[in-house]
Amino acid sequence: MTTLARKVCLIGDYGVGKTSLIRRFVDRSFSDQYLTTVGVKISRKLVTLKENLSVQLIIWDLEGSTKFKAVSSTYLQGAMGAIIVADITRPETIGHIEDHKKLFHQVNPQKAVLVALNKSDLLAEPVHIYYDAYFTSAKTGKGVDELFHDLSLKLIGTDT
Ligand code: G3D
Ligand code: MG
Repeated sequence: MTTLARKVCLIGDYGVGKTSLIRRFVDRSFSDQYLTTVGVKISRKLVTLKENLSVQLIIWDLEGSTKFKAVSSTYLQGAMGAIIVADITRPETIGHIEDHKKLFHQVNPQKAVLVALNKSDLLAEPVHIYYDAYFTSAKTGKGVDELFHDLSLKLIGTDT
């Protein structure tokens, strides 16, 4: 049995649902109560990819915005992958995806990045977005396991 530990970061504008996605994935819960993250919160979750191969995800969640470089480089250092989160109901958060991606790649060149368009439960109609993205809902759980599972697959690289 092989277990690989991998640090990953959730990045995105304020209020897009980063903390909620982690809670849904790790704790199987969702809260409408305000979930302020104080500083940095680190959660762990074991993802089994095959009978004999698991990834221990070490998931970093940051309070506030990752726009501030001083905070972000420590936060991002050593991450093997990131999930960039945007709120599908707020186009400006989608507009910032590329900035977040660039910042992450400045610290961790070439590491895996997946994009989550969250709050998809609030969409009345399907939308077309040019991103290769996961439509997620931390509220209903839709797309959440798939997102973290696919990220885990990308993180194992050539170690296996
Ligand atoms: P952040 O960590 O990115 O800052 P949070 O975002 O996880 O704190 O979520 C911000 C708000 O969006 C919260 O509501 C939370 O309940 C809500 N939210 C997060 N994900 C979803 C989702 O998938 N669907 C819906 N409908 N709401 C979501 P409040 O009301 O506390 O601001
Ligand atoms: Mg948060």
